[in-house]
Amino acid sequence: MDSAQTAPPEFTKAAVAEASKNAQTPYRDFYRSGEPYTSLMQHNPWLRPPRPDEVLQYGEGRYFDTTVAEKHDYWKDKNLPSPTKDLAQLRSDFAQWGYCLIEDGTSPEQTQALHQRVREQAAAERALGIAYLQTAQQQVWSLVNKGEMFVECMTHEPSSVQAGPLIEQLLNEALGSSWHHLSFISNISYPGCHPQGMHQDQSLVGSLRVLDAPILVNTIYILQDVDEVNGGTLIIPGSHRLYCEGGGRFGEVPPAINLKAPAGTIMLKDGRVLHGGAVNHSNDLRYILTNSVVRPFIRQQELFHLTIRPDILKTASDKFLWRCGFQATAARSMVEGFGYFGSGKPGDPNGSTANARIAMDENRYQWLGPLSMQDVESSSIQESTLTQLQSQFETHRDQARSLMQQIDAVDGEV
Ligand SMILES: O=C(O)CCC(=O)C(=O)O
Ligand SMILES: [Fe+2]
Repeated sequence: MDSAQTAPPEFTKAAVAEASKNAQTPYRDFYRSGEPYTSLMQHNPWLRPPRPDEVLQYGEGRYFDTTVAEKHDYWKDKNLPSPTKDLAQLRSDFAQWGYCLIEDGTSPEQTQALHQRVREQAAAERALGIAYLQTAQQQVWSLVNKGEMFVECMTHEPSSVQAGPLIEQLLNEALGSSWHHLSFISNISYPGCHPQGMHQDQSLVGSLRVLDAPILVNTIYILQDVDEVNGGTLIIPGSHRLYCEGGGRFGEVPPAINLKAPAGTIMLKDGRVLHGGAVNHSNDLRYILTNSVVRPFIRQQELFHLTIRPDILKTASDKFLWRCGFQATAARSMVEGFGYFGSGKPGDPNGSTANARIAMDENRYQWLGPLSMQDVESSSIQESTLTQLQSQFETHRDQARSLMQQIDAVDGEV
């Protein structure tokens, strides 16, 4: 049927365009506002990021022209976080300043192993010409596939990250225990690189005002001593609160510092804190790992459902699969409806979508398409993967079957 000919005239493209001229569009205006960065740049012109072709200027008070807290006039007496193993102190630093520093989060051997693995990977990606680079840094994506130790970091195994249990506790407190991984990458600042623009890692919410709590926490593995010379991350301590206090607008913000911390420190950072990659004034590359985790309704930066190597997926632990988003509920991540009965908890067979991905990897996934009552007579429908997943993994289906029969009786012949 040609709907263009039969549809009411108000629905034509021309009529819709005409009726949209000079319309009141409060939501569109809100989404296009560019907040929180519009107010931030308006009230703090020194935060303007350099253009890619710009020669960096010093002595003008720009945000990247800074130093570590202990040498900074504004910050030196402010009692900012320093590396500690004390959970109460970490918890309070995180709430007050938006970040905390876990001392010896990785042991010297663990730090060395992570550093070495990521250096080798990054060098090989550059040599192959497949590296992802910007004026600010090289980024190595999908660490999940690039070494067993990274998988272990994602489930906080003490064998790869000795502070794992403590990190898990703080993440659970900040985000609720159902958080999942957004991404796990390496950020490599190279000599002479530009700074990143100052940003919130949870910028994915755009201008929406998520003020009460973070929806993202970044776990930053510091693999070398960092400071103002080799590009210790730029950070504006306490800026997570400024945005809240302004009701979702920034006013004037305090100056940025460079992070100073020894190798092996792990920084947990609230997704609302203003920060960015710094200039690297040294002759060496500066490596960190950044593992952002988020509330589970958020679409992942790295699409783990498609990214994870089949061999890793097949042998993965329940905890790993859960954290990578392979536990569906009726609210998220269902495959053809499978997952509708999922609790969202680790190991719940009702919500485990890894089995669907494995069937796809093995080229045996059969999708359901349009159905008619004739299909019900044929046996081919029993071959659909959904049917198999339901019979193997759903524990609620028998109950649902009797309800289906009751409804069939009402609907009659189709
Ligand atoms: O490289 C750094 O120090 C920070 C990187 C960062 O903030 C980012 O890539 O989001
Ligand atoms: Fe960031």
